[in-house]
Amino acid sequence: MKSGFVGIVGRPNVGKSTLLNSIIGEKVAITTSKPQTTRNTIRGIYNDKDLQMVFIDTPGIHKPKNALGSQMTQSALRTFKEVDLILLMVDGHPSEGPGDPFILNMLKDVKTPKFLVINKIDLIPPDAYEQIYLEYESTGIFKEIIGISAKSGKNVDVLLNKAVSYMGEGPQYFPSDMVYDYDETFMVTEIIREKALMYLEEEIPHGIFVELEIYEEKGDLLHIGAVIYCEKKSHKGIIIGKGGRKLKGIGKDARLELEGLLGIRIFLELFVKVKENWRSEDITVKKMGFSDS
Ligand SMILES: Nc1nc2c(ncn2[C@@H]2O[C@H](COP(=O)(O)OP(=O)(O)OP(=O)(O)O)[C@@H](O)[C@H]2O)c(=O)[nH]1
Ligand SMILES: [Mg+2]
Repeated sequence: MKSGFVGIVGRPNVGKSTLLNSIIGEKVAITTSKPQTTRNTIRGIYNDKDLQMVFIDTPGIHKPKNALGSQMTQSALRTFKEVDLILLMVDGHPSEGPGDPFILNMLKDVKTPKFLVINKIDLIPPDAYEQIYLEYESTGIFKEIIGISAKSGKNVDVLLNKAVSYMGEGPQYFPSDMVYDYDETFMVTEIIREKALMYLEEEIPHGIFVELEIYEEKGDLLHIGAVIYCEKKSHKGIIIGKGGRKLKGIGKDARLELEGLLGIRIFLELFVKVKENWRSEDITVKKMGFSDS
C-alpha cells in the first residue's frame, strides 16, 4: 500500500480549496471569491486501490494583521513539515507585496519535495504563463511545474498522477470510505459562513464567525440554530439587511445546500451577535479552533 500527505499552500484566493474539492470529487472545503476564506487546515482523503493520499488544504499565507491571521498563517507554515509533498499554488496575479517571495524563502529551507502549481490557466494568457513558469523554474526548488484549472478540472489528473509517484509504502491512515476527517458540525458552520461571505462585502466577511447553538434531530427534521458573530454593531445591521432580507437569503441558501448534503429536512435558525475585536484576542481565536488541530 502506498500512502502519504500532500500539503496545498499559497497566498489567499489562488484556488487551493477548489483544487482540494476537485481532487476529492466532492465539496470538502468551502470556496469563495473572497481572500482568506479558509481558516483551518482541512484534510481531504483521496482513496484508490492500494493508495491513500491525504491532501491538506491550508489557510492562505498572508501578512497577519491580527491573532486570527497569525494563527492562519502559522498553521499553513506548520504544514510544510508534516507532509511528503508540498504543492505551492500560484495564479496569474503577480503577488502584491512580498507574499510569494516570503513563501519561497521559507520553502527553500524545507527538504520535502515541492511542485509548483500554476492555477487558473483558463485566465492566464500564454506569454504571462511562460513568464511565471520561467520565474519559478529559475529558483530550482521545484520537482515539477504544472499548469491547471482547479475549477474546470483541467490537468488535475496529470497533477495527481505525478503526485502519486512521491508517495512511499505506508499505512492506511483513514478508513477507505472516508473523504474528510472533520466532524459534520464543522461543515455545517462552514457552509453557513460560505453563504454569509457571498452576501457580504468589504471588511465584514473577514470579521465573522459562525457558532452552532442548537443541533437536534427530531424525527425527520434536523433543527439547527446558529449564531453569526460579527465585530461591530453597524455590521450586525448590514448582515441582517433591510427587513431581514439578507439574513433570510443566507439562511435559505445554507439550508438548501445542507439539506442536499445531509439528506434530511432542516429547520435553520440564524442569529446575529456582536463580539467586538474577537480576531485580535488570542484566547478567543484559539478557543474557536482556528489554530491548527
Ligand atoms: N477562473 C478560475 N477561477 C478559479 C479557478 N480555481 C479557483 N478559482 C476561483 O478562485 C476563487 C478562490 O478560490 P478558493 O479555492 O476559495 O481559493 P483559496 O486559495 O482556497 O483561498 P483562501 O482559502 O482564501 O486561501 C474562487 O472564486 C474560485 O472559484 C480556476 O481554475 N479558474
Ligand atoms: Mg481556501
